[in-house]
Amino acid sequence: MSLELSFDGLPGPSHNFAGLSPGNLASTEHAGQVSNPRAAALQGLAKMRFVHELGVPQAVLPPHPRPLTSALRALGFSGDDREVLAAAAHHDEQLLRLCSSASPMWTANAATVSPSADTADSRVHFTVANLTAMFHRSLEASLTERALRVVFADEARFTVHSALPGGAHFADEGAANHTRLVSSSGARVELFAWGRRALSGTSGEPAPTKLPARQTLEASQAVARLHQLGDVALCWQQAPHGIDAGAFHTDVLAVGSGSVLLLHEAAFVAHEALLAELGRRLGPEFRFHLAREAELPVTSAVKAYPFNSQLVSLPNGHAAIIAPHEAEVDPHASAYLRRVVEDDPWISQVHYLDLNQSMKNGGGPACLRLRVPLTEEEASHVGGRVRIDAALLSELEAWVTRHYRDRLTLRDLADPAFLTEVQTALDELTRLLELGSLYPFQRS
Ligand code: SUG
Repeated sequence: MSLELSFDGLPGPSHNFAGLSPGNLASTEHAGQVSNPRAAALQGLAKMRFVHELGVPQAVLPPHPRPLTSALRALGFSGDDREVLAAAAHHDEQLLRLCSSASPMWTANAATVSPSADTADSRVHFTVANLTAMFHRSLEASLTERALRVVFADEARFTVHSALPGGAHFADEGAANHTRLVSSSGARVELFAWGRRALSGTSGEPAPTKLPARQTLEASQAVARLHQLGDVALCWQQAPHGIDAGAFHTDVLAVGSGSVLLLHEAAFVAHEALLAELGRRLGPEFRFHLAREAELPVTSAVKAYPFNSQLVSLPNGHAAIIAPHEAEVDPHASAYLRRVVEDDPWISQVHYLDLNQSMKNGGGPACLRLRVPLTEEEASHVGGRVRIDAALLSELEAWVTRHYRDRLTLRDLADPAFLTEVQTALDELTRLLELGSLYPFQRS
């Protein structure tokens, strides 16, 4: 038996709105607003609770410590933590913000995952995403790797690859650009979407003209090679006009699971050819629900995130869509999702959740989770106490309520008392999740 374990990233105590991601329209729009880290974390936990109570396997990954004083030190600020924070705040406030984001909550960008059924050595493969397209996100890879190596330590079953070598050439955004489809006959496709070629100008393909494309084709190809996917991998270009409309990751305009794909016509170039190729590989079971511009304007799709939904398999054999509340109130987005539920024999329900704190930074339900397809046997070898159950949920909710502020401004990031608060909270969390001394500050 196989299952999909969703690893949600828990929003960290430093959750804030700093406008760090050009091309992500929500991040730009909400820059400078006062954030509520406690609400962000409780909303994230409420989603985990909801999914768990549907009978769907759920797990959690911990926040990263921020402000990241080691990064500031590497950039030339010296002294103890207090002095480093004060110097950074004085000389370059933006740099302090870049080193303080709670962005590791969006675990769809933590890694790309291929199940053992797809890989030549029959192990589950993980490649940590280097996230080099955005500086604040590039700071995540080393701790993400450490966490994955603790949780997926069993080398007979799991293999964790370090992030691809850095720089713009192999810019990799992880599973947010990756969709696995499978039919009951066992036909499989791992669809890797990419936004640009590192060697631009060599191919004549159209490219976005206004907003940045993050993932390179070369990175997608390298991940497919590392995962030993052979013919299971299919690389396809994101539509440049979709990126220019604000679809900085593929999961802003498409989501797939089993043998069904929901997509907007601005998600991929030559989408008719892509759909034909998927049909050829997956057979007659393959279904798609294509939203055309007239039905669902791309502006609505980018603002309301109907495609940034989770498509989860329910114990009764059907599937549910977990969508953000923003998609419920947008008439085009909610009408589209209603149509999908009416038309698709597998998808039986849609649920809307309030994830407003994450959404204001461009992170919907799908951004907040890393999908890890496992056999039951592999699932029993996951390390740490990260699998969600009712007891862990209550402990995490109490932990958040004890430690998180309900109001955080960009100025608070420079306060050394805030850093101490974060470290105290995270130290306690590693004990709760049985993750050992995960964080560098616990070892110094
Ligand atoms: O990388 N936002 C994240 C959102 C990631 C969404 N993930 C997926 N689509 N899978 C990003 O742009 C904004 C942080 C700020 O502006 O403070 C941010 O990093």
